[in-house]
Amino acid sequence: MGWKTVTEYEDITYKKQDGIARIGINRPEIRNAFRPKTLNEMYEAFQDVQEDPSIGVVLLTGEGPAEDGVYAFCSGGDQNVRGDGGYKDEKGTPRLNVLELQRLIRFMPKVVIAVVPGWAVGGGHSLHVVCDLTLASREHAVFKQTDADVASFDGGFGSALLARQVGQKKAREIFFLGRNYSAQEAFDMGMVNEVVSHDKLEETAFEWGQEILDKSPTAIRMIKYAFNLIDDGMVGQQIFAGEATGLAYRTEEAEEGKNAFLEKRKPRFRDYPWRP
Ligand code: 1HA
Repeated sequence: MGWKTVTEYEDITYKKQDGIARIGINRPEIRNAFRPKTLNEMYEAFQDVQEDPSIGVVLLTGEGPAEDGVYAFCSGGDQNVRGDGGYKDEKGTPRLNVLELQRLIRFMPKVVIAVVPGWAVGGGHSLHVVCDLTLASREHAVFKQTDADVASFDGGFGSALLARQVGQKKAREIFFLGRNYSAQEAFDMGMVNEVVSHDKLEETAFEWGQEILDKSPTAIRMIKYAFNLIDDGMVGQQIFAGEATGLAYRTEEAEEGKNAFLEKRKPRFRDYPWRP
């Protein structure tokens, strides 16, 4: 495929092509576990996507396979750098910055597709949960929630949103037992949109992205925020309302309000209808 590298990073790949961005976690030797540096790089790439008006869809994936032939989307926090209170960055400061990344994915006005070529485990499982859509490799994808095996817990989107997707009983099973689930099982329980043969995975994700790019950008962002709204409380309301404000600013009525202030006169709002 004709991806063009945007920025060279140490822990991730970041590319773009025809309205779609592709961010790949690139630590296959440890099943694409993330450390704070990985998350900082991902955050920067996602922010670039957010700011780029030519991009409407992001594919989030994991590079691989590793030398032993195993594929991974992400195996969560890198246990090698886990210290008291979080995962230690280069200065030794403990961080849980995956939660900031989750919020960026959740709240960005573009569609984020998790493209799962292999293991999606622990905090990597939660990352796929927070993406808008998930496509999974029929042959290699395995979904597994190991948080309780390593005395960690994503009590936010990773569990609560999961329960919205698969139901309370199934979500509790996933977290309490930490079993392996195939792509097909994940599809059957409602947390995967399509199971795709491994050699067609990226191509299919790209096609889904192109299909979305044919839709109205405003309609897609409004519907994403509408889906989020009920679960995101007052933040969800703030984001949805911000979109309404942005649309309202484009009306003549809003222009009149601004102009009246700048011209130090009373606004002529009586010229505008009280629509039914
Ligand atoms: O829950 C949270 C958070 C919650 C709230 C707020 C922030 C959070 C941030 C993070 C997280 C978490 O992610 S907690 C969960 C952390 N992750 C795990 O518990 C998964 C650990 N890994 C595994 O269970 C397995 O490795 C695997 C199912 C992903 C793959 O198994 P497989 O194919 O049998 O490979 P394996 O031999 O186990 O692993 C290959 C190499 O990768 C091993 O290294 P090696 O022995 O070759 O030196 C293994 O140690 C390494 N590796 C795999 N996963 C990780 C890892 N090294 C560090 N961290 C890992 N997560």
